[in-house]
Amino acid sequence: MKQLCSIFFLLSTTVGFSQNKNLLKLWYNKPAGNTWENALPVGNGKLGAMIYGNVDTETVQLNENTVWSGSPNRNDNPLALDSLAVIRKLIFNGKQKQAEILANRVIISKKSQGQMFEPVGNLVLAFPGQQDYSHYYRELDLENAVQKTTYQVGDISYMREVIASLPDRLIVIHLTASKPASISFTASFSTPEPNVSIKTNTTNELTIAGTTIDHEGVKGMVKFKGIARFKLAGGSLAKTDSTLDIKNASEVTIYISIATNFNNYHDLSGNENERAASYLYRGYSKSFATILKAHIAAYKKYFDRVKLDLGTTEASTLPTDERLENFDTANDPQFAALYYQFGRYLLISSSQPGGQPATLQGIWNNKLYPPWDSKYTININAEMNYWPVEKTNLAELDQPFIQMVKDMSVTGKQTARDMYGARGWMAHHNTDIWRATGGVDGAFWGIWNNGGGWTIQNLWEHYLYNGDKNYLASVYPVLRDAALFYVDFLVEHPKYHWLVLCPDMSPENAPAAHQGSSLDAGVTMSNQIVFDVFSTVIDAAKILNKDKTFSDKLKHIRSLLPPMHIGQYGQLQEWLDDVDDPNDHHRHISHLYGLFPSNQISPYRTPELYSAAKNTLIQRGDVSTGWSMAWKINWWAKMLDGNHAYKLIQNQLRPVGTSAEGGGTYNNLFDAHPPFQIDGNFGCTSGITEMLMQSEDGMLHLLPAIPDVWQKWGSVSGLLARGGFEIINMQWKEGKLVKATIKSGLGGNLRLRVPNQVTLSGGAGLKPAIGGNSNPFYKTEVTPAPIISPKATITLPELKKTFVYDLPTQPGKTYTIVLK
Ligand code: FUC
Repeated sequence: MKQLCSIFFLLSTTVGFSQNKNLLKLWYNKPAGNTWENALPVGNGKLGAMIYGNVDTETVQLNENTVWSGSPNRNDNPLALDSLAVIRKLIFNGKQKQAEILANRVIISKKSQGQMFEPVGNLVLAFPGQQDYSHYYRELDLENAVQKTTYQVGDISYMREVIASLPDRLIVIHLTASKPASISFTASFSTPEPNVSIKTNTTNELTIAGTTIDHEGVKGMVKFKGIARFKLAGGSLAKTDSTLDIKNASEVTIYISIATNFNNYHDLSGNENERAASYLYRGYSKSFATILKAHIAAYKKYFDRVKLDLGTTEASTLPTDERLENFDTANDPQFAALYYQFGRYLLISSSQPGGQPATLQGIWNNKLYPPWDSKYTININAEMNYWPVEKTNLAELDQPFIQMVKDMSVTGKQTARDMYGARGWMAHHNTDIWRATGGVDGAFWGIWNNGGGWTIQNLWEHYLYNGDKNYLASVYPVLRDAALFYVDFLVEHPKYHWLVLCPDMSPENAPAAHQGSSLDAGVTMSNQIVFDVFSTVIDAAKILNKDKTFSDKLKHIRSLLPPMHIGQYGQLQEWLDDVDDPNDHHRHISHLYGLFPSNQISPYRTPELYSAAKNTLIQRGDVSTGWSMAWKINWWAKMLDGNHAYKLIQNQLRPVGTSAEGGGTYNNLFDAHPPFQIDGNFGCTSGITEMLMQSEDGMLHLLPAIPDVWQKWGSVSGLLARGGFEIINMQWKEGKLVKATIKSGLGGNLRLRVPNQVTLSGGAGLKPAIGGNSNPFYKTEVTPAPIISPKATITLPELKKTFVYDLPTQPGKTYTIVLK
């Protein structure tokens, strides 16, 4: 009875606060001031804007996805090939530091270390006489992708709305007031870009035209053009050479178009002026209402696919910045749901078919020299950006990433050949819009050879969700050639005799035993990645019925890779030798790639490795940078420990700089490395999904890691699982799955793992699972048994009881299971 009462109480409070219209909004009672990380982001994958919401001087900071420093270039170091044998010998002889010194000279690029994603500039609107205002409010509506600012001056109410229209490829600003003829302002452009001209023209447009900067010896050659055109209802428009004055208008709509000469990573022959004008004129003929309607419809097509309800409490009635301050101690489950959906919003806004992939900052950067160039770090960050794509039902948004990997498979072919004498393709730990694949930043960071190996996993995963063989055939050469590089690059380890990468490194970390050098051979993460690449290509070749001989060769080589090792502290070894330091709290825990996003370590299939991975996670600790903590949410979800995953969500969702835990979140809910890095946002959205549902470990596991605070009640709809299963809706109460409706997109066996006994709705029984899962999308690869240090103490996991069922499904059919 007590239990029922509490459910009733929770449901009733939920219903009351759910009527709060602000639930899927970021909103504030104050403007952003001068702080960029207080401004609110809009984007359509091609254009991005940050809106400050300052009353008397509004700033709309603008980005276009192809405005990058430099121009087509390569950054290989051709000296590598001749020194490869020497470097290998030094590493195998324990002379890592000497190898590093040589590698700095012959492998690390002497050219560009990667180019920068650049800002276009700011549209600045100065409103005279608006210093004193009242009733201030600004919001970002995640359900409609509209930013809005409202305030009152005297007895006049003003409203500004801003969208980055998806179908019209424009930023559109709409200004209205409660009394006619009361909108007056001066519009101008400002920019940190040096090679720019800002002008008005005869058609009363404000224009910004420029060429991007040179960087690290590469000439800036991206030409960009931005046009802002003003449509007035009433009032007048006058101009100077570089400003427009609007007086006494009743309504103003500003259409902003930005385009460049960029066609692709090796072609800058487009015409930025024609492009910018054509987008502008297509949109300018439409009213704001028409553009807004089409934008919202296009956006909702993505956003509305997933709904998450974790309950709503009174805490949700406060402004976003206050909720962020309180989250640690307040009971505010809806804030986690809001943050989750903000991740999806950011992905829809920064990654659209035909555009560039989301950078380290998505599509939002105001700096001429942004942190880490706001480019693509592919030893974790760029991959993390794309973790939520498939499972939160946004598969189309994968296209820019897939295209980038295809591009690298071309540029990286020359890198593989010229630097390592290998066939196939490879990339080091960074790339940029020019798809540079050379080694950068210094040997400590840059001698990492898995930029191809890791990124192709995303292409394969895309297939595991959609089952489209034509798509698989189209990317197969990219997968195969990533494997081919390893076939040629692997060497026999003189001491252990396994086939290993050398030089190699576990991203950005070094054992004390190596005198500060990260260089090594056969590190755990690389072995796991090569294992995955070979397994992927073997499976893909089989599905496409091709390359049997090559596949057999890969199977043979795969059997010669090093197994995982469990070291003296019961940890998963990061390196082949047992040299981990249990007090090492480094942010990269790359060897747990095997736990997530890969699936080589499982609580159910590899209990010893699972236990070792858990020890590693504990030894490394929670404190870290933003993206690292976000990765830990995914790992703890895979550890089936919802409370620990939740603890990391709490660490992430606190104002930046307020805690020794590191990371944190800015007022606009951008994740803080610090500085702002968007991977943490996307990683957390992925992690929350993994707490609700996992589909990588041979079956669809529902509610694998629900923390105590979410146990009472919750529901989610629209998540996608491998094998094309869509969770149309799933509800839980008191930690039990009460109902799940699942649509089978591709048919095949649906193997379910659930926390309690369930049955098919309508009374028909569900068969307990027996044997292997016949569904090919759920195939799990058997990894070799780990090598365990005699000093290690292994405590095998005590796993909560779960129930596993098999349900044969038909494509297109929907199945409902309920609590038994
Ligand atoms: C890697 C990380 C850093 C940062 C950078 C962009 O080098 O080690 O923490 O995220 O990428």
